[in-house]
Amino acid sequence: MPEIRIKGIRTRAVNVPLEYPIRTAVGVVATSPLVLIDLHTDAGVTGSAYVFTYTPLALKAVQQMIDGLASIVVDRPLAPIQLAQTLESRFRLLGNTGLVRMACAGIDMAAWDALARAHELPLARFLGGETISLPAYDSHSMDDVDLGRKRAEQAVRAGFKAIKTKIGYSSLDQDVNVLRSIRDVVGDGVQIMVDYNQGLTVPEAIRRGRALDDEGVAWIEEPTLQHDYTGHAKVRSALKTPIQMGENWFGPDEMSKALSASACDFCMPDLMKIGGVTGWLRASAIAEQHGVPMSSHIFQEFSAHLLAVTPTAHWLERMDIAGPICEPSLTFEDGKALFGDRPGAGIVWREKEVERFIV
Ligand code: SMN
Ligand code: MG
Repeated sequence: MPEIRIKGIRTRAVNVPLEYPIRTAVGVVATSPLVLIDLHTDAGVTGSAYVFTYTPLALKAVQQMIDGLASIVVDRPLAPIQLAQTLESRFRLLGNTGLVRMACAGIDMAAWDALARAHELPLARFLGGETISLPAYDSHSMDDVDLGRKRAEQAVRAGFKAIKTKIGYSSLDQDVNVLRSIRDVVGDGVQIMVDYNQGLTVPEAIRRGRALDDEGVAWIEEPTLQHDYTGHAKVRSALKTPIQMGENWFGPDEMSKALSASACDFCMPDLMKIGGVTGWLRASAIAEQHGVPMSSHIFQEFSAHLLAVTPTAHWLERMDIAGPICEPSLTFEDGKALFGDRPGAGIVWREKEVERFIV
């Protein structure tokens, strides 16, 4: 196959409705602000990906950053590893973190998608893995009792064997009450993970975690500030329940520091913040070295393919932040996620819907 070159990048900023607002202990994500990326090549193949900016306030800035990166990557070979190194060195002075890392990750995802499509292979198979089914959990929010029970019932009816709920209510009693009301719905055969979204101080995380230790929780996620690795390690050593974190690591280096500080029992890098497909592959090697089970964080389409080539693959998070504007690329059956045999990561825009939500 002759060398393929990048010919252009199109970005579109959209603000998409969510199935349910993502309510967390530290704020609500009411809509899904996404920058859609289409990376065109001289082989007539286009790679597609999106980045999620959490707040519409960051949407245009990330889009402009990606548009700016086009001037660096257009007319270069479609070689994601090389591109990542070029962008890494280009941003050594500014710092390859925050919106810069997000924008570079978006280019990386689209480039890997284009390369896999050019070889007419699903991304997982292009990376040397197999098309497998992955254990998936249905990810909910701080829904309180009524909606929490309703979503739990829906998830169990859809075949999920695990769900995540967000807690960090004003009192520990409320945390336990919501958890027990969900347990009452799902029974003992379904795993329940909880997510504090960095909402507690270390002493409060230990206090609440000790109460949760008797509730059969599968993991306690981000109990304290995400950059406080020592704090997470203190919470972890005080509790029986496994500690989960990673969605806020910007790049494999932060992951390496967290695992070296024994901050968590499990990890869940975010595909965008960790640095796209290239960042994920490096992260999966770090997880393997530390023997740490590795789950995904949103970005379910790409993450399904990447978990298929992750040595310590754990859970896929099902939280569909791009549902209205993407043709479904995963099916969920009996608590498993299955990606089909579409080339690349399987992202296909629903163009009429995209037009509706353009910002
Ligand atoms: C989460 C928070 C904010 C946006 C998406 C997802 C959450 C998770 O921490 O783990 O799903
Ligand atoms: Mg989380």
